[in-house]
Amino acid sequence: MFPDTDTAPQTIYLKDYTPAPYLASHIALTFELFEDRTIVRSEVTYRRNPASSSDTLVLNGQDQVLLAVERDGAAFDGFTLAEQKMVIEQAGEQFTLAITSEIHPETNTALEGLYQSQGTFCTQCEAEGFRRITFFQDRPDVLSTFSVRIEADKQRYPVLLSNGNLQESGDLAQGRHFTAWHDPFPKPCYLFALVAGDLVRIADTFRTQSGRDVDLHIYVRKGDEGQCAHAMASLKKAMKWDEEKYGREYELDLFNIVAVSDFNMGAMENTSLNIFNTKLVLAHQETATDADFISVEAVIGHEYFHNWTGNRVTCRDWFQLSLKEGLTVFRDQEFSADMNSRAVQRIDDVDQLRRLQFPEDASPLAHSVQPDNFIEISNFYTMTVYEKGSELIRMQHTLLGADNYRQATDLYFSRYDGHAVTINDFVQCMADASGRDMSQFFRWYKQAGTPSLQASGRYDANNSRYTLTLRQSQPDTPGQTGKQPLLIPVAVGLLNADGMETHATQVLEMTEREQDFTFENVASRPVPSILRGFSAPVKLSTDLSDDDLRLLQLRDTDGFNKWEAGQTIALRTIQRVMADAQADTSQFIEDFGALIEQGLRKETDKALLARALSLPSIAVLSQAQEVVDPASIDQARTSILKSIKQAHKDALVRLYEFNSDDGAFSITPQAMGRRALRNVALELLTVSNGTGCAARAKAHYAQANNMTDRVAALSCLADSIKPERDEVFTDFYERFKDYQLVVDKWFALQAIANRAEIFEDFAKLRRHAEFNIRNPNRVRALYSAFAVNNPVKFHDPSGQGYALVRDAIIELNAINPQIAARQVTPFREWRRYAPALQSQMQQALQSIMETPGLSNDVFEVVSKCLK
Ligand code: 0A1
Ligand code: ZN
Repeated sequence: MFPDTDTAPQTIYLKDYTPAPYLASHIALTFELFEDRTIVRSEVTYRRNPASSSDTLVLNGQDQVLLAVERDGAAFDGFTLAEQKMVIEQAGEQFTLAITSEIHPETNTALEGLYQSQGTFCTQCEAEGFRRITFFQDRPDVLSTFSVRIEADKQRYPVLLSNGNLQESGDLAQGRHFTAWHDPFPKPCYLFALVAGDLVRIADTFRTQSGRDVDLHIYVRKGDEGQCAHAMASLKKAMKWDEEKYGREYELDLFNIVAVSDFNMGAMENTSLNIFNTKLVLAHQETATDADFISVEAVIGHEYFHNWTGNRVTCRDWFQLSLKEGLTVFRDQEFSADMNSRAVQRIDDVDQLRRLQFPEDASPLAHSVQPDNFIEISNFYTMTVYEKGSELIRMQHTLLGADNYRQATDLYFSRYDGHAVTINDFVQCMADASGRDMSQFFRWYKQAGTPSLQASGRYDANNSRYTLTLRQSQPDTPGQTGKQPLLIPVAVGLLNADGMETHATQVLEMTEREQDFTFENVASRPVPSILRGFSAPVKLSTDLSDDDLRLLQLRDTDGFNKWEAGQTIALRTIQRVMADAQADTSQFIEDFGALIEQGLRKETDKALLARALSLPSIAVLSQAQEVVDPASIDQARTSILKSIKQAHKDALVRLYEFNSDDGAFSITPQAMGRRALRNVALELLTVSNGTGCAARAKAHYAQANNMTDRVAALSCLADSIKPERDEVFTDFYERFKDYQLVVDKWFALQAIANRAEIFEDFAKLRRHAEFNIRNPNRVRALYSAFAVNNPVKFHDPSGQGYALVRDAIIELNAINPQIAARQVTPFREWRRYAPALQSQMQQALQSIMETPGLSNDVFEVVSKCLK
């Protein structure tokens, strides 16, 4: 039943952590790359670690053919090999071990360790990929300086890269050549990287705040060099931002980025040699949407920021993953907010948290930001560790204030540069720099589940006093009950009945289960604006009336809560229609018209308005349902969209035309906002269950001078049964078939079609010559797009949606376990669906569970889902 071993997969516990028995201060690696094998030699001097009481050296190793082992220069066989480990007992005080092994990147489909992507050798070592390269203590608390020599055929692989600085290069016999690299900063092996390929280089430089020049290189496949300018500009902005906001300067002379087409995740922060999924490097107006441009900037920033938060200061063990990921996501979100629009950034980040993290927290896979145990660490690169982790940093920023927060991060960097530390160490810096006791706050890291926060208000006219009562509760999650109250920062401001702000934002610090907060000098009954800027990741419910919310929607000074008020009204309206199809929605429809009118004014913030004109997604609406039925949510949602179109067609046409292209393409926030608003108008104008306005969408496509508008047109046509649909999709494919990332969009836009033909279409796409199950981007384009963004058809009562994702998981299990395990996500909330759907989802999970040769990755998530 299980791979590699006959025993059940092992659970690893945080409480069992012990320091590494041996230190490995330097590692020298040699790679001989060939088409049918790679020979790796590693040489390490081990010294006993004074912090450990053990003298047993345990080296991890996987999928290697061991060729030779030498100890202090002589052949050595004093080790045992068992369960992917080489064990040397009573290993001694100090000795040098040289290990030679053969590995096979050319057949590595898991994309961990050393593998090939379209003829380029590349590595992915986080979290535990280095053990597929050589035998080593593959754990983040073992820090070493690295020297790396790479030898390969010169013609096929003219570019040979590793971390740090280039020391030497030259020619060898038989058309081969070599490079030698040295990285002087001690690092854990998960940050090791190697690239060998025939790539083109885009070069630039950055002058640091202390006046040093750093060479910046981006390597891509030939032909892609015209799509790198945005990534390079983003890198320079990120370097500058980190100097200004965190006082962090880059220390090496060279910073490389390499883009590859086959990559399990988004990108990887290997020291001075970041490896990226092409999707997060390449961006050109013809081939990338505005959302792509924004993600490229964010992820280039994210990986660069890891240089300090992750690399210079790293994790002691993998339970501390959020130490680097939560903090680095917070840093990239703030970077994006500074580069673009702060309010829009916050809305989009919170929307993502609600769509993707809240459901995780409500599922059998719920885990705390600092988990207590895992089977397969790859399964813990989650929305909880990343996005909720970022919210925890944001709350600390809110509680300390910007100045104290900066002092705390300065302290963190000076205290721990060159060390492998814990989340507790980070929070202690927050405490030490601010003089605050952070012990109650730390519960956020240990308690899983999204807290609920209930707010109700009382106005006392005699004393001009307003009292806000807040109640918090924490849901039980697998293995965790009876949780303690959290320290919750709740940002609140007050408006009067005319919509004037009478009390500016204050951060209330809630520490009890239930607490009253009073506001003095309140002249009339106020409307409170609660949880401004989404100051804590909770589910808020209030006693505000629809009228109160309408006031906030129009007048709140907090951009996030203005949007939030509108979304809450929309949610309530959709819920009313779900309960009664004849429910009166006239007020909502009328107010929507007033919003549309705002878009006809020049001074309006168009990006914000585009978001205000978008109804909550099915994913968000599902969370408010006791028993989830995506089809009925979709029906109610669509009927409201149709009423909007009917009532405001002329205004929408004006909105569409008023915001038409103003000439030259640009990616300023204003230009993106205009496109977003116009495309929302198009979406509203073309809503109609697959028949209406196909001509309008086709014309939009034909006139487009950028990918954002083309994709908008295609998504309006996706559900259509009109001939325009196929015409436009065919044109799109023919026009862009040489651009892999655009072909991914072509797959995804068809996979989300909510129309009767979807299962035949899907089968055709699956058989399409361009589909390749070994390429993670393609798998995501077809399967994740379908399962996540087409909830109605994934949950089709026939069970066909479940079956096709189940089959893909079973197929992928043998090819790429990480990607297979990710595809289980849409099944995890199976208990929340109507009984008929529930049992089919459960059956799908069970048949995956019974698959012979199940990987640890898939075993862990499926078994937890079924528990
Ligand atoms: N540290 C990277 C994410 C990453 C994690 C695992 C990977 O392979 C299994 C790849 C990348 C980041 O946060 O960007
Ligand atoms: Zn990261």
